[in-house]
Amino acid sequence: MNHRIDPGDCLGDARHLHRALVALSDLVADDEPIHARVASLRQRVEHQRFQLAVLGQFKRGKSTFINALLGAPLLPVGVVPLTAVPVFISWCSSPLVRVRFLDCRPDEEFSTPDSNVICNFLFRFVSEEANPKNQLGIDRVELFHPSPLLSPGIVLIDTPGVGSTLRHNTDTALRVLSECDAAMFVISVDPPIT
Ligand SMILES: Nc1nc2c(ncn2[C@@H]2O[C@H](COP(=O)(O)OP(=O)(O)OP(=O)(O)O)[C@@H](O)[C@H]2O)c(=O)[nH]1
Ligand SMILES: [Mg+2]
Repeated sequence: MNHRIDPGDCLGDARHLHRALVALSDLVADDEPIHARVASLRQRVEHQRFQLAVLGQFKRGKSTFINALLGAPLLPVGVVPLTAVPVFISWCSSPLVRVRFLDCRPDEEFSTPDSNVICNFLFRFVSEEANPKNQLGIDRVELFHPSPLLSPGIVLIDTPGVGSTLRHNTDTALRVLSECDAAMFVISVDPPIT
């Protein structure tokens, strides 16, 4: 049998989903955390974004894996627990980094075509070494990159490792889960999944 996806059907489905999410938003308006999750899901549906988190225990090669997918050494990697702030990576025609703070400070932006310079800039904000216990008060970092992998609306999320003595890194990774549409686990061959 020949199955063809009719783009008109997809648009129709998106409209139904959008209407359902608007109705759900009204229903859960009094429940702040759930309302925020529905609002975030609505935004992803409206902007056709699919958020794929890369998760795993500390030092399993999560950031290295994402660099390999993007084909550039953008994310800092290292032998001690490194990623301390989630990095949301999405498509843009030219590279850009945007740092978003937990309080009302304005976003900090940086742009250069040089991947190594981006990596050094990211290190100042996302690494446990340069930003211990997230003393800079960063909510997230957004990295925009012209990788074809990201162009259909896929947003990769590099998360801090879980299970190290740095409990706050585990907490930060777990907080990202509510924004994930799917997750990819990076594990080592030994020990097996924990
Ligand atoms: N042998 C080997 N080493 C790897 C591999 N992937 C990553 N590494 C090394 O493992 C170390 C940790 O890599 P990261 O990418 O920083 O690991 P991570 O999971 O992002 O670490 P955290 O952000 O601290 O949780 C680095 O020194 C990498 O060079 C791999 O497939 N094989
Ligand atoms: Mg990392």
